[in-house]
Amino acid sequence: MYTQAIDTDPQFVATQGAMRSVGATHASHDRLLASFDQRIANDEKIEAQDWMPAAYRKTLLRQISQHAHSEVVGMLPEGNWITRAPSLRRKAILLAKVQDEGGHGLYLYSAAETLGSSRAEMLDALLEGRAKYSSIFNYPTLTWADVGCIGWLVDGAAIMNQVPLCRCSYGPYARAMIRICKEESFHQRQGFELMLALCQGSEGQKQMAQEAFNRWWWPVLMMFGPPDADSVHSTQTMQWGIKRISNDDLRQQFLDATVPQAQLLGLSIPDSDLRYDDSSGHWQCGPIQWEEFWRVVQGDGPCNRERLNTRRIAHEEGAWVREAAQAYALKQAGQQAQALG
Ligand code: FAQ
Repeated sequence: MYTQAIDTDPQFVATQGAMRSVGATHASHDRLLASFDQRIANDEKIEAQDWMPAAYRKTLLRQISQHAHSEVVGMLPEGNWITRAPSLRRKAILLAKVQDEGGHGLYLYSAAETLGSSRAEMLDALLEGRAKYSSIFNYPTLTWADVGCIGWLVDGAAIMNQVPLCRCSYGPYARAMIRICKEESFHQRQGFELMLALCQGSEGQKQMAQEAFNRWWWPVLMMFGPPDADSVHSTQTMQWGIKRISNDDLRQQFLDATVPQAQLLGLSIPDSDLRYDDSSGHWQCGPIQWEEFWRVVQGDGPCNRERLNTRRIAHEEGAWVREAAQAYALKQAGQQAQALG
């Protein structure tokens, strides 16, 4: 959809039998790389038609497609509650929110397409289990309070991570993130408001809120990714201005913002080691169970199989919609060509 000529890497051109000599190719590659590095240093945006190192393109494609898959798979845990929302108002809000997440997936697939991968290729990678999506969406939504926790905590964590991505060096991703962040803030507030209603409700509702909070607290802290020391991509992506804030620093920002919100709701945080450190002015959490995180990332979380199966079925059942849309587009193009003579 964003069809633009992509300047191919000179090394690739050389291997394709281009007319340039290898020496000239190296010299021009070095010039292109120096100019790219300078633009990154100047904090300029890199656009789809600009030359970029193959590794920059590859890591962007990896991150943006994973992000798109997360939005689309992320529709499932809350989607599970659309038919059971407790009031018409809550149902309307939830429908709009889940639809927003689908829209975010579409902006992000479009941004990834500008890097030269087709949507079909990206979807195949997801459905065949070759692509990642956020660990958090492999946890179940057992009660209505889980829907509140997703809005409050998962969207809250997503905003913390995504606001810095609005300044990402790659223009199409940065612009998609600006739009997405506006919607995520609304999502976070509706989740908090839902939790507030439960926490001010009956004993049973308060208990439901606490139990859901206990389920989501640790997985949400894991959502920011592995500790900086184990984050294989951070150093390079931060040098390239893709990622602006490290996994641990974002996790800390989230902790500092969320602990007072939990206190305001009257929820107790399921971490006996949690304490406020006066000297640093930050909340400190107990040890995170990283074995659980890696198990979920590697496909063995509570709902990994169910999520992928649901996506596969939806993809198969949606085949007729894609075919109809393509047939319609072809028909329109034919009519336009005829009208132009
Ligand atoms: N889950 O070297 P790093 C949302 C993988 S959207 C699964 O630190 P990086 C909206 C990572 O891919 C949520 N895998 O990686 C919503 C890498 O493996 P690879 C999604 C994870 O890229 C709300 C390996 O571990 N947000 O919630 C996770 O520098 C409510 C090493 O890690 C985004 O995608 C994880 N949590 O940092 C929707 C934001 N963490 O690729 C519905 C954009 C790490 O080498 C309802 N992405 N891994 O095979 C990012 O900011 C980054 O990619 C990170 C990971 C921070 C996720």
